[in-house]
Amino acid sequence: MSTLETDAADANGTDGGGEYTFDDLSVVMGTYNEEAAIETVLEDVERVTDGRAEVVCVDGSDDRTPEIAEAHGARVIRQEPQGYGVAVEAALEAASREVVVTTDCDDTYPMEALPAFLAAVNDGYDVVSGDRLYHGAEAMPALNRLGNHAFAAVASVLLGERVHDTTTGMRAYRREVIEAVDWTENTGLSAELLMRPLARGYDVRELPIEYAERAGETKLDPLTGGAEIAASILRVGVEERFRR
Ligand SMILES: Nc1nc2c(ncn2[C@@H]2O[C@H](COP(=O)(O)OP(=O)(O)OP(=O)(O)O)[C@@H](O)[C@H]2O)c(=O)[nH]1
Ligand SMILES: [Mg+2]
Repeated sequence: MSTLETDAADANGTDGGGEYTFDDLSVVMGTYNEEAAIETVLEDVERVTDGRAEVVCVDGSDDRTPEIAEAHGARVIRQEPQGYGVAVEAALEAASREVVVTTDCDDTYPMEALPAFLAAVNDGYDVVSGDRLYHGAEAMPALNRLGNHAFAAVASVLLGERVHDTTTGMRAYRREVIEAVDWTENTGLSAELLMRPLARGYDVRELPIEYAERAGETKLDPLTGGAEIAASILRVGVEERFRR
């Protein structure tokens, strides 16, 4: 993996030696009719972080998702549903803490891993990316799994560096990385959020995570969504090559 050529203590912005804690953490997500999952997801965040993390939901629901989110202390920003990336980008922008973790609001990602993500940021990583495929991702539909392996293979060739899971929804970012890049993708934003920082020399680590079956209905059509992600990976990969 590429290495940012600064001292980790300086790079992590904690004024020389201090470590980030859950008080420095925002957990952000797009939420679109996630009534079946949101309570569990927010309770997990609250339990694992002792209620200390800020939670931001950018919500396009017409069910009770936003009310449930607010009842659990989340900051809810209402937005017409315009796709995954539009929501997640708004959520990243709204986050106020120094370390920002994205997740899906569908109970697929392990909030128990939040301490490990934070620890990796404290170790000096700028981006910590949850790798679902490492443990096999058996809860993932077979077509999605196949697609995700293919996306990772193509992205690896374009980046000249092996990546394993380009479309994961669970990552931690140091705020500076989010602010340093102009994001352009929507359905493919997750891949972009991994690829551009890697191509620009930020210190990126993939962290193996478990992946569970989804609660509630998917918001992504595997074929049209997959085609959009493939196009994003090609566009971002080529753009970043020509930037160098
Ligand atoms: N606000 C908002 N949130 C969205 C929109 N589209 C998707 N989301 C949310 O973004 C997250 C990712 O969507 P998912 O349906 O889980 O997509 P996916 O992970 O590719 O598909 P699954 O494998 O079925 O989970 C979920 O929390 C959705 O509720 C949207 O248009 N607006
Ligand atoms: Mg999901």
